[in-house]
Amino acid sequence: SNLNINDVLGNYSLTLIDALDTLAVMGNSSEFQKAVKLVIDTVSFDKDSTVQVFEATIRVLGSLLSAHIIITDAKQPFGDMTIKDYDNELLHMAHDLAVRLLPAFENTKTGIPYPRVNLKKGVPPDSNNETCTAGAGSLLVEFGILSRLLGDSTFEWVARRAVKALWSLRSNNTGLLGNVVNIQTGHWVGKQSGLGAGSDSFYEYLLKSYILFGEREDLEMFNDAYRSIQNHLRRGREACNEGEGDPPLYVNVNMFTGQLMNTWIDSLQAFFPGLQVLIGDVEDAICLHAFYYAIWKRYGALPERYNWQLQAPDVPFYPLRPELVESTYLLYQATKNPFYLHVGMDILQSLEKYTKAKCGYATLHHVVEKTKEDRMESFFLSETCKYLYLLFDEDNPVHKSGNRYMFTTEGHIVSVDERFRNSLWQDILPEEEDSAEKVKPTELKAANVSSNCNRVPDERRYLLPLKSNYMRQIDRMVGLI
Ligand code: DMJ
Repeated sequence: SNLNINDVLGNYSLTLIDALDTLAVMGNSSEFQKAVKLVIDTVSFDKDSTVQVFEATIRVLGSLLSAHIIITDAKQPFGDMTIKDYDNELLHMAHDLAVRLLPAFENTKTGIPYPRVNLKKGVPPDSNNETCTAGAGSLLVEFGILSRLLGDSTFEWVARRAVKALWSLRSNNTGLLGNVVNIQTGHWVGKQSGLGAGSDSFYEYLLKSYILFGEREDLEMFNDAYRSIQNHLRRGREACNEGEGDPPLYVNVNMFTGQLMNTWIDSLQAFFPGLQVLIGDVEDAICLHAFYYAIWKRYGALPERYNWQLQAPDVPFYPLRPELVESTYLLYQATKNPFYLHVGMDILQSLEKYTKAKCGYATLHHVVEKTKEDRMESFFLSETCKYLYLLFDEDNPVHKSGNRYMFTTEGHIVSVDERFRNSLWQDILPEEEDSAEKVKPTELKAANVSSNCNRVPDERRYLLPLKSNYMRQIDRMVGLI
């Protein structure tokens, strides 16, 4: 009966499912095999349970697909992850779940989905017509993979339609999107534009969809969005370490006017440096990451909201979120600067000190008082632990496989693979008819994508460590922290 808890937990063994590919990344084949069998034997989605479409997609659908891809890939590098007599059960489960989520995309005038569905009965009659941009517009990676594995365009089609509907509602003036929209009227209920809660993964999935599927329109949307973000959300001096003014910061503004809406940032926003690494804007990433690390150092955690004007937490809980670790890991891969190992060790020690509980790790109820809640979010195992492990595991197969793997927004690994470049359908959306618009995985590095962005350096790399020399810049940041 507790909506806040149930619509995430779903009563479908969420944590077990969300952790599957973490076991593979850690090379623990016996636990991976055991966990997969448990999921196959015990989990059912035929439940009278109302869940968030977004959470079910990124945590459950994404993990089932990731584990399925690992099991069925004869060349995967993680050791023996085969499941005896495997008959695509995880793919069937993913399909079953996605079909149960589909009612969210029906009876919506804009094509933007309802935020919640009941897995048995569809959209509840009293359903809310308002949803957040990230929740409705970050379904394309998982739905697209599912469609391409099944050869059924339905899932990708509804997810892509939602992205395009949201995109069409952006402000003509700033190019920004708000954070809450009415799915029937297309009216922006929440006009706040930022990089954190309600918006974060929308931007992330524009780029990641492009990386995975090679659809040029996704990259074009991402580039336009990135340019608007730089123009309207980024405050402070132009360069990270030089020049006049405050250190750069990405703030929350009114999507139509670009005017500051409040003086807080949220911990979800700490994912952004990782995304910047992915597009090669490493200098800016170093700077923003350092800002978040300075907050972490002060509290041994990140408060959910931090007021940068008062320099104090506005919302003081920390639910074991991964975003700072994720950016730390990606920045280490990009720079190989040992500073990021130091950051990772610091984070690890704080987690051990303040969040360890008898049966797991606990949400911090208050980052100053260090009180705990009886709650461990599933992303602690799927993301926080995975990124920490990978940060220190230099020889992990993920690192040795070049740009073969990409992380979903929930940290699930999916292979950047030729089979996801092939849609078996031609008619999914009219703009996609020109196959010349598709980019092969091997062409990614060469793709000229810098022209649409203001502050993005020419040298862009996707997924690969940049191995460049950012020593001086990082040293200066260390000095500041
Ligand atoms: C995760 O579920 C995903 O990373 C999502 O995109 C937003 N953040 C949470 C963890 O903080």
